[in-house]
Amino acid sequence: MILLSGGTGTPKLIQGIRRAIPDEEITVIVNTAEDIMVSGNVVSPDLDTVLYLFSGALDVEKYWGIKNDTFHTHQALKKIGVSEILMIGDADRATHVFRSELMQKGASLTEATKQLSSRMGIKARVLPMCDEKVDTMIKTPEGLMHFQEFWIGRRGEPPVLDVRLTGVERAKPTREVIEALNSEDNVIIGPSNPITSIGPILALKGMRKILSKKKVIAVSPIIGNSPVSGPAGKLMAARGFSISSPGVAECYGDILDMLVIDDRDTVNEKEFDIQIARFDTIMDSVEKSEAFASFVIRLFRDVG
Ligand code: GDP
Ligand code: FO1
Repeated sequence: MILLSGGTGTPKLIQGIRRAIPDEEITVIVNTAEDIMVSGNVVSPDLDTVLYLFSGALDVEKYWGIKNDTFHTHQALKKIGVSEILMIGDADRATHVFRSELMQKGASLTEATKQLSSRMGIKARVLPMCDEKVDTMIKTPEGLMHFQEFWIGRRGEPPVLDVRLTGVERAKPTREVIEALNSEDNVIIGPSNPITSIGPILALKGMRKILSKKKVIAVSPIIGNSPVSGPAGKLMAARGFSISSPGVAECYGDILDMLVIDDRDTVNEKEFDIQIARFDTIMDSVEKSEAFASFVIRLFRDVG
């Protein structure tokens, strides 16, 4: 099974998928367009969340960072006047230091991730979407700012005029991503932000064409007219999509075979031109993630 993932909604689904499918049979293609340098190190929030989920280290209260981490280095930096845009935990920083050291010596992000996975004892394949640098930039009335500056630095408050992916025109799915997709028919687009998490993966050269030949089931991160969490609504509106499950279907376009929407969502199925399935998609416990994951896996039998 292949999943396309950001750093919150899809990892919750992966938690359930792991109960139904062995880790060895799971591949996750992860967004890297929110990556940012912090204090000289490459921080890859979505990749790290997925790695920590598989290694068992993830702080599942926040869905980022390592559980019970300390912040001594972050505080020490603050004391000497260095204000980091992200609060980096000490153990989390070890991951970034290791990654950055390898990359400075010439390793690609894919190679560095493979090494991290192996050292963390991870059996699933965790693949960055690409090795080129792509940055999600938010256009606001104050100018263009990095996604993390908008979301963490400015608490998502500035009006959003547009969302741009700088560097994407040079970016392509890695050989590992293409090989994984060549060897598997079923792809789940988890309930992730369609603009900032899945959008960058779909924007890679040739990606939509590859996916159009697969059975693709997506889960909507929107219920009614609101995202379950995070800035998806504001960003979808800025890109001209309605903040709704039909808006999510429109974002993904013709690569989709089926969209799973929440059974609380009162939207009429006539508003979609693809197959719709309904379930309780709120994964606020491991049991609910497991029940939902089993449902999604079974849906592949119904995809023509
Ligand atoms: P990010 O990288 O932290 O933005 O994480 P993702 O893009 O992977 O996930 C964020 C999206 O997940 C948001 O748009 C939420 O609406 C959605 N989300 C989070 N938890 C759930 C859930 O339990 N169910 C559903 N359906 N969506 C969720
Ligand atoms: N999110 C926050 O809201 N505040 C933080 O201080 C913060 C630090 C952080 C450190 C490492 C990491 O991997 C993620 C971190 N996040 C933090 C989450 C992250 O900024 C966003 O949730 C994602 O990039 C959105 O996908």
